[in-house]
Amino acid sequence: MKLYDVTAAPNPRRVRVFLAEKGIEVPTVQVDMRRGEHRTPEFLRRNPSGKVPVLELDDGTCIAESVAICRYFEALHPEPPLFGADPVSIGLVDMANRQLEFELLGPVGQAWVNGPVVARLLPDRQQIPAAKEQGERAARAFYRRLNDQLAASRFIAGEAFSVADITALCVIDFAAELVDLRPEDELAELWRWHAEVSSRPSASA
Ligand SMILES: N[C@@H](CCC(=O)N[C@@H](CS)C(=O)NCC(=O)O)C(=O)O
Repeated sequence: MKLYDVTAAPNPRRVRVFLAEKGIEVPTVQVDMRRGEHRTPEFLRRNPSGKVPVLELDDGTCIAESVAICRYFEALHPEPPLFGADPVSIGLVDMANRQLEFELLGPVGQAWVNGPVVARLLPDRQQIPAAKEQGERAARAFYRRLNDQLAASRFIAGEAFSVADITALCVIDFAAELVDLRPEDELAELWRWHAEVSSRPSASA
């Protein structure tokens, strides 16, 4: 089994943190995106989306999509449960995780692909400044919403650490470090949560 990975990218980090929380070690293969390794016919056979992460099993089966890979490992190693432990928490974790993907990761991605780093790396790609601003506004509004939610609970989806915390951590760190979208200092509950999840050993995976 091997995990196709890019160290600096947020989605592969979600899987690495998840594996660290489970205490599972999987060898990784670094994909060099600058050299277009994620667009080769060989890689597209593993994931037609041309994106990382991808988990390749020993029989050649390939599972792409961060959440799909995490669900595979949750099924193999149910403890500790990171997708919820009972019907209500399973629903709440999934709700939080999907909202994070659609309403935070999406806008952060929109700001990223229309921002200066991508403009430098991919000069032929059309930049849409209005899309960048729209993504930034949506991300900042979501930060405020998260801050309000975290005033009422220790973690994103309640009192137990879950895959939703992993998604939020990886997206916020990426946004802060590479997209110039650091949450405002005044969001005290968000930063209280961030300090706690960042101090878990898995955060450095
Ligand atoms: N929905 C996918 C998104 C994967 C994704 O966007 N990966 C990025 C790196 S974080 C990528 O491979 N981008 C390459 C590209 O879009 O060309 C997941 O959750 O794994």
